[in-house]
Amino acid sequence: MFNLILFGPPGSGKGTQSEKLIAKYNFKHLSTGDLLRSEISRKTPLGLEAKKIMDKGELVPDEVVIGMISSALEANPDVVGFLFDGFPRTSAQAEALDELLTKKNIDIDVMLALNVTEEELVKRLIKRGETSGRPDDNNELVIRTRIQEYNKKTSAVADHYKKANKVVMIKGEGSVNDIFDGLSKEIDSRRKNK
Ligand code: B4P
Repeated sequence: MFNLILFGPPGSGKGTQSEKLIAKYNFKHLSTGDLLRSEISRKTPLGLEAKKIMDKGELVPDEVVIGMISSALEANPDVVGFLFDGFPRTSAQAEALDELLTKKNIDIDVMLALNVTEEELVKRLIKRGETSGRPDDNNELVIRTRIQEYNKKTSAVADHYKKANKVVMIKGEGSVNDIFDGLSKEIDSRRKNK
């Protein structure tokens, strides 16, 4: 198995690159953003609660997303590997993921962290908001709140994996294909050495 975390601030290209990585490597994609949006569109109690928080640009409570990831891990026993996208987003989520993976006797192989300037993030998300219909992309104040949440609660998650020497920084600006090539190179070299 090969498990990776695609890490970066909102708008850094996690969703965009995940799609290409899954097509190439057949990883199981676990995006907490997508899982939450699916709850919202089905109007489940969890989705209705999450919507209020996501529309403000804040983070959904740890126990909710940890529960979703735990169920998704259980539901997918026979996969070539997991691609975690948008998770973990807090130190508590990182610790919970360690525990879940230890129980399964598997590990994170690498965290690939996309590096993008704040002005570029805001520009991309405003542009996506013109067509995505996502309420959290529609308002610059909400976009800035999401970036603040990232700086306050999420960026420290990289330190958790730096201690284990698992973080590789990837330039997240430029063409989608060039960024994809950078990510693929890192994955290929690690899979070869496993
Ligand atoms: P997410 O769904 O994870 O969304 P995101 O971080 O906003 O977007 P992503 O990073 O995937 O977007 P991408 O760069 O691909 O989270 C949404 C919300 O869900 C959070 O705010 C939070 O409330 C909640 N949530 C999710 N997970 C959580 C967790 N673990 N704990 C608590 N709460 C959680 O794309 C952005 C745009 O950039 C696109 O339009 C794309 O086309 C464009 N783009 C991509 N690459 C580009 C490039 N190279 N050049 C130019 N544009 C590019």
